[in-house]
Amino acid sequence: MEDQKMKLHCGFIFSNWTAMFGLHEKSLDFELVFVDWVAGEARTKTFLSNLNPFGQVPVLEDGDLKLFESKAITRYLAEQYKDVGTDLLPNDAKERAIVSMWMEIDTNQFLPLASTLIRELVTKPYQGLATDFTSVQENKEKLSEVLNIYEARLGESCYLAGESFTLADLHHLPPIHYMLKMEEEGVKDLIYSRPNVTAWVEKMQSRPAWLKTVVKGDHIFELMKQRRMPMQLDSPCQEVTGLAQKTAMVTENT
Ligand SMILES: N[C@@H](CCC(=O)N[C@@H](CS)C(=O)NCC(=O)O)C(=O)O
Repeated sequence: MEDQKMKLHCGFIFSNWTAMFGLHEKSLDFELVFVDWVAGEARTKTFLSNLNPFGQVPVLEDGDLKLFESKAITRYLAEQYKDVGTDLLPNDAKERAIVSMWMEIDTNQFLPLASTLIRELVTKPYQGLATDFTSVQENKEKLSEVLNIYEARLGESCYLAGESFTLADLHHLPPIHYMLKMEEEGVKDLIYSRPNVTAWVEKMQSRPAWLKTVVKGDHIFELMKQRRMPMQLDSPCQEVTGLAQKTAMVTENT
């Protein structure tokens, strides 16, 4: 029996980019299914019962496996497809423990601050909601302290967990990419005022898998801007993803 192509149900915020980046690092072929969650497409009965009861993207379908949470997706790809593409998790238990530690640092120290900035400065304006600038200021200050620790660490090794690019690095680039698009004073400087952090980010940005991710991610962002339609509360996933098929075709070989 012919293997079914993997499907990534995907929106525009950074966690979707994380999943796409993982798929490209592993050189895996996949179909991109665009989900306009702002228009309610991740809240249809079909989506909630078939894909993710929490109504969020990304969701990966690989055969009979349906997986949500972007970091569970990248970890699965790293383990299940260990021998293809970039090796994202070391075999040695101690080395892998350091990768896990930096993944936890991302989840507990870096991401809560970076994602608040993204929510306040990107998502809320996109949804027509007001930005809370007090929260922006507080989060910038706290993130600056966290990034001082990154700056010191990246003075000791090229990547967070040592000399090779791993899942720990991969998870950071999508939110950083969003931060670097922000016009708000001082946000880009959180990265660019730190030479070691800047060198790390630039190395990751030049990876072929990231360049492919950016092409797809930017295309999805354009679709989100063009396609504002009323909520369809119970439309089957396939019906609302016609445009995604085109997206996949346009970007498939890039
Ligand atoms: N922790 C999740 C976050 C996913 C997430 O926040 N997805 C958003 C943006 S693309 C979403 O689907 N939001 C819809 C909602 O929360 O209603 C992950 O890493 O996958």
